[in-house]
Amino acid sequence: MKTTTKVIQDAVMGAERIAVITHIGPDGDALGSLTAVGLYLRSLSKSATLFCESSISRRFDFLPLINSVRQDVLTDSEYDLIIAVDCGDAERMGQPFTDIPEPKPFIINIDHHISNTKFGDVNVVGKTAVSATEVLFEIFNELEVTFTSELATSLLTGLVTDTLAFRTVGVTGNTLKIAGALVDAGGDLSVITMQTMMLKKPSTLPLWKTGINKAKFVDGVYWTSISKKERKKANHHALSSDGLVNFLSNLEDAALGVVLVEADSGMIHVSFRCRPPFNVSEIALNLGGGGHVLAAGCKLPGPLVKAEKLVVEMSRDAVLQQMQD
Ligand SMILES: [Mn+2]
Repeated sequence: MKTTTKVIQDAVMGAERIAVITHIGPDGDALGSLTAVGLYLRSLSKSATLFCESSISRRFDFLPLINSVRQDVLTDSEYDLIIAVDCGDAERMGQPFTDIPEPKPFIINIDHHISNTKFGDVNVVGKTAVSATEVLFEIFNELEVTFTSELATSLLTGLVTDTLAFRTVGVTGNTLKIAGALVDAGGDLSVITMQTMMLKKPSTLPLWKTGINKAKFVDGVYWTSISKKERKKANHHALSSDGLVNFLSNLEDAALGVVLVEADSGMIHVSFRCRPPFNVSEIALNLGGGGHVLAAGCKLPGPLVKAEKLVVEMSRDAVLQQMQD
């Protein structure tokens, strides 16, 4: 057994009240990891509370334990262990983490973002893992956890969503072997794919209409922005672009795609996507964000036009630089 796995096992065994926290604006990997850890802790009869600051889309209703996920920490509750999943830095845990009083308890950080800040007391960051659930799969294997159909569905969800259904460059034969083992264990690939990859919210149509109408293209960079007002008009409350950024970066002449979305607070949420040989991780890092080589993001202060100018300048510079490399 790896040293880190032993540390995790000992920490879990020694804990009485465990908080499991995933990131704000959760995706399938975030919620798959969160519920997978919940199932594992439940199998050990441990008291575990699952947290996510954001409200969760109904499309994830197929995940086990999803209805038990809480948004806030009760002020009188005490935790002696925090397990963070799919969080590149501590801030990604949002309010549930902030709400846990100082001094914070022991933190286990399980993730796969190359930009991970190693904020935990023990950090298991799978540098080549396609999802946080792949990291969990390896840990559970070492711990000889039984892969029930529920656990398999949670873990498979992370693999499917973070690889856009096994289509991204990080996917290896090993990824497919893990997926195969999870399908054999009862993970429901067709339900996962339909619920997480294919369904779009009705608000996606007006949101994309606005975004596509405003899209611009210079020096290989396709970008667009959605103001708070436009977002409200489209009845879109989330801060994701519902895949519009992927659409832009998949245009044949795109080096990278960028979408800026203005939050209610006035902060600007920026998503970057690209295809090889380009890299958006560094642009996001330089702007105080993080992520992966082909998919990254950051948050900037408003106003929207100012953030847009900065982001487009940096993106164009990065493309020119990367074309020379
Ligand atoms: Mn992930």
